Amino acid sequence: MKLYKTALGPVVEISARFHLLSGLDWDALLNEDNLPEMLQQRAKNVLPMTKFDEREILAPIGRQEVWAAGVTYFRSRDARIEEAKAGGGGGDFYAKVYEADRPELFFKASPHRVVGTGQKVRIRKDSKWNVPEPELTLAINSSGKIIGYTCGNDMSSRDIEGENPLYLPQAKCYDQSCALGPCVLLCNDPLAASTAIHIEISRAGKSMFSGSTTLERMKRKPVELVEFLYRESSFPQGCFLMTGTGIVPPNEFTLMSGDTVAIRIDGIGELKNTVE
Ligand code: DO4
Ligand code: MG
Repeated sequence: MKLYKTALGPVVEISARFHLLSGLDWDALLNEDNLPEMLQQRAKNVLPMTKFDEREILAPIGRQEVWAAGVTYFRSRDARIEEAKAGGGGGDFYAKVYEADRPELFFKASPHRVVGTGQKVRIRKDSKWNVPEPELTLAINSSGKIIGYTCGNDMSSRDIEGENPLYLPQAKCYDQSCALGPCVLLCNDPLAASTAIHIEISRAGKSMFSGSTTLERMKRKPVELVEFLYRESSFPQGCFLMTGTGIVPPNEFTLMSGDTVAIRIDGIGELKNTVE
């Protein structure tokens, strides 16, 4: 079952049929006990549509914070060490955090910095080396339960982070630096380890980079990341947690204005954004 936030209201997709559920508050929905059952019941009273206008889709976020985990894949560990070297520093911290019990968790975005599919992401004007990071993103309720999954793009300025890891918040958190969508796949169980994450970056209709990975390559389990995140912090509206990237374009690649980034995760769908 998939839940879309749209300009008309929440839309639930059940067996390839779409039901518009007007009059429901998004934040209340994400924190509803037994959400799939409740949606199933509500959908019975609404005539289904076989499709709806994708331009109506909004980012599936209300008042939740977005957090992110880092260096959860070996590829990311290596890429950080390389960018730290390019910035004149050492990459020790990245190798250490990859092995440590405590994961890297950082604040990624408040809701107003998040865009949905079809909207524009941004690269910073004061950065010369920018990449998208395709990440499985967890939708978590206020009790710390993972209620579903969406696709995330953790837009990142590699030169700013590489210059000094203390610049991480500036490399990661700025307007339109985070894309989420297209929907929340509601699912009580963990996703299969074989679940694949794909990315394709296109420029003027030509593919510039594509890559894929699977959840099997992720060093940490989603529940482990959530347990650390919720240890000393409460999230009255729930939150989104990006689980880190396992795909990094080659070092000579940087995003440019007009590029399109398409991120697809098995079972969830495609998050597509153009760079402003
Ligand atoms: O350590 C910096 C950020 C790492 C990150 O965003 C990732 O691994 O996805
Ligand atoms: Mg990331």
